[in-house]
Amino acid sequence: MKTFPRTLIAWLALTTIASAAKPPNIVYYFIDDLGWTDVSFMGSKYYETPHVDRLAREGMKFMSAYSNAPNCAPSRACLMSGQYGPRHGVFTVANSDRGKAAFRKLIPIKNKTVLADKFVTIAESLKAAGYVTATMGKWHLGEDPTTQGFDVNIAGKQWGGPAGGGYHSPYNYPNLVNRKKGEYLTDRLGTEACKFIEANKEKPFFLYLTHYAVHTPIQGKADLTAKYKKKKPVGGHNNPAYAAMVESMDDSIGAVQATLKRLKLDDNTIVIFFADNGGHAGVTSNAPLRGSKGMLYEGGIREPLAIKWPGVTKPGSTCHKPVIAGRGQAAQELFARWRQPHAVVARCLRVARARCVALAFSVLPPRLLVATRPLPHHACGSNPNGRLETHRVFRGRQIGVVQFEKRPQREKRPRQKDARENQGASHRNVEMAQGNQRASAH
Ligand SMILES: [Ca+2]
Repeated sequence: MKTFPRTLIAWLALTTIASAAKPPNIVYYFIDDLGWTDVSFMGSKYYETPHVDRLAREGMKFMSAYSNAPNCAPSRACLMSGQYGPRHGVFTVANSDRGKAAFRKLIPIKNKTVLADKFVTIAESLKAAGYVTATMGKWHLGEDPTTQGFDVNIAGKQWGGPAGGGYHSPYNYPNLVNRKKGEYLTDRLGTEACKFIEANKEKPFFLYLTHYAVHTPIQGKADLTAKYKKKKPVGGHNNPAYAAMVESMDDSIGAVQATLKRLKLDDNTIVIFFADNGGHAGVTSNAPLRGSKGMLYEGGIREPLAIKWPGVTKPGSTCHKPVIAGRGQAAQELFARWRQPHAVVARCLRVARARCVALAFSVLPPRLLVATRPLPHHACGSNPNGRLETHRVFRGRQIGVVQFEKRPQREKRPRQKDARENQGASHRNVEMAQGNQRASAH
């Protein structure tokens, strides 16, 4: 039998919020491979995301939110379990010895591709507290998420991308019945999410809408792709089909948000928007951040995050405090508290004038090792050398540090603080980031 962690972390204050009626619903939008600036509210002038932007305006946006890994499976294993990679063993996607062995200095630790059932997931904690739970979209942590606390699974299995199941119907996914030929997967998952909310409006529910979008293959809807072909590219955002995928993702979120409002559930629903890792270098740009998916540079692990928690997050507020998804056991401790009837426990920290809220996120203390404690990382993805170099990353007060095993010195670069809050600073940061990239190309 699984047990719930009980140890509390002293440096975070606990605030108990009495809930007179039912506990708050939770909707978690988790987007695949979405870059830090791939939404309008984080600065894109090319992609259009009005619904997500509205969500950010109604809640709190986070300028320094980190995933636990620069690629899919490990990031998701940490999010679901609330634990670092060394505890669950999901360090990367597939095997950890991909790449040219001749260039590899160390024998990498063996990787696990499945999150073992013994780990308590967010869904299991909430299910134990009386929630109805659903996952819709990408799972990537085993063949069947219903063994990990989800009552409903639509389209989730071990696949890390939609290539086998398709972005357009006829689909090949679990529990997704084909309807109209050519239907678009992102639209359909949004529709299924709305149906789930409608069917469970009387109960507390946890909806994990974990889109396959915007992962490769890049396949947008034809009409939206045509729209962006007529639009002038801005910076590194210039792929019409990718922009169409981003807009469809945004439309699905708009549909779910409208359903919450129509059913008068929005005042008692916590909504989170986040991504599993940075944008793919082949289709988007993470500038002014350096790097991309697969790297431990900020472009690989720093994500757009917005949380709307009615009564807790101040509308239109911004949190600059660095936070990380599911750090340690914090998330599990938090969610386990939902087992208490009629009580919701939130970890809150006052930051300046804003109230910085961590739900399945923890505020990073200075100089905390971000992604790989205690073992070094063999990254993968769009970094051609990623699997060959053992490296790890720190986040300090003023700088981030990426440490490579085969390099005697630490590689430092300025933190991109406030890059989207101050245009003057943003321009300087862009130049700095580009300069660093050239100077230390490897
Ligand atoms: Ca991913």
